[in-house]
Amino acid sequence: MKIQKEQIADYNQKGLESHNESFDFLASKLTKNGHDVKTIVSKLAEFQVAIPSWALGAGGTRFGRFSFYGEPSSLEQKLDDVGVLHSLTQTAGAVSLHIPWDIPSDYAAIKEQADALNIKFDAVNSNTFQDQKDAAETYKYGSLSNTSQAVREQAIQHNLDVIKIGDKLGSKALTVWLADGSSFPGQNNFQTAFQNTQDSLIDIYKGLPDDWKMLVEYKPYEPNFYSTVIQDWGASLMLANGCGDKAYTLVDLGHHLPNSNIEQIVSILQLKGKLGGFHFNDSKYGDDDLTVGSIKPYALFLIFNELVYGMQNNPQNPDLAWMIDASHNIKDPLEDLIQSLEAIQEAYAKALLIDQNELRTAQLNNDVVKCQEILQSAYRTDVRPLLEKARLNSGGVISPINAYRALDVRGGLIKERGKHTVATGL
Ligand SMILES: [Mn+2]
Repeated sequence: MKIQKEQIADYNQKGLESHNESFDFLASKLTKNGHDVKTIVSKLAEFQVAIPSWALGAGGTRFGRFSFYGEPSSLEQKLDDVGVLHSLTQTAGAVSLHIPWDIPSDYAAIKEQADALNIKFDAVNSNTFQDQKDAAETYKYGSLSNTSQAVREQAIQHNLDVIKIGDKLGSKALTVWLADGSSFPGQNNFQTAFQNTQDSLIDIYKGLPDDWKMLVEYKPYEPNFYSTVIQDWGASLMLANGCGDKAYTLVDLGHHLPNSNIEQIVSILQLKGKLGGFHFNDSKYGDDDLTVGSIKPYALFLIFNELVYGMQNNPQNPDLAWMIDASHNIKDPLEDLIQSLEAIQEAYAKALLIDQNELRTAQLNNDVVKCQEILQSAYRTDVRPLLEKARLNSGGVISPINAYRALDVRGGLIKERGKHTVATGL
């Protein structure tokens, strides 16, 4: 299913007057306060977030999974779904594939399809957290950290294969997330597990093309509930440093214990030039896979404040790989992703409204109240008209969620694919 330009133009016609009114009001207010509205709008339009292939179907828990009708059941259909998101939002210009589920059977055809939809291939993700059919070794007791050399070699080879697949598609990064750890005290020797992981990562790193990055993701717990080998940003940073210049830490919002100061983590990693990528989601308790910005929008804004600062002040840190990483169980996955993209853009726009010079002066004067006022005044601004303008300028719709419903995208997908398709790669 493709959304035609005429459909978008027709849809926008109805909301244009109201958009112009609210945009003009906000733009004149911001301009009076010294903001360069044009630059902010163009920065928003440039900001692209990769969609993970596993977020396009309904997620599940170990208690069950409720399928959502019309889910994509092939890589081609997944790309089509990202195409729908991108044509509405103009923010989803990349896809992140999960191997082994998303191996193309015809690389040229897949690249052609992605080009036509204006979608790039972002980081590719390996999977050593579950066993594949016919695999010689099992990951039940870990993969890159396993006590068995044969298991480690299988996991290393899988990652090298994933790099080859990504390379054929134009991808430039490998994301490694490990479920390795232990569920009971005494089960693992911490030092051996960590050293095995380091050695395995170095073997993978050796297979990385020169212009690639390796992104090392961390997570404190789950699926193991006593220890995780790469449990925090410190462990990830040590492993990345142990590999070399092309290895970086990847921060996933949901992969922290409650109340962790994620904005501080992000900030320090940028200072050290070691923040490679970012996974957006939200959570109340743990890795809850909730819609970005649905629980802690202010924390997201504070993170963006640091990211914006880092993008402006830390040339030693490379451009970041931005990706949504959430896949939960009851919303239409595409509507969920639209809401997430909107929340990301909103937090980014608000962070762009922070006067960094004014903040710096207030910090130097130890004017604590002023510092807070600067942040909160940016946060309290309703920036949605700026997002609408950025989308309109790029050929997207004023309100993606309303357009998605008005155009009955899900109905169209069900008609095309049938009801009982199941997305793979979850
Ligand atoms: Mn993640």
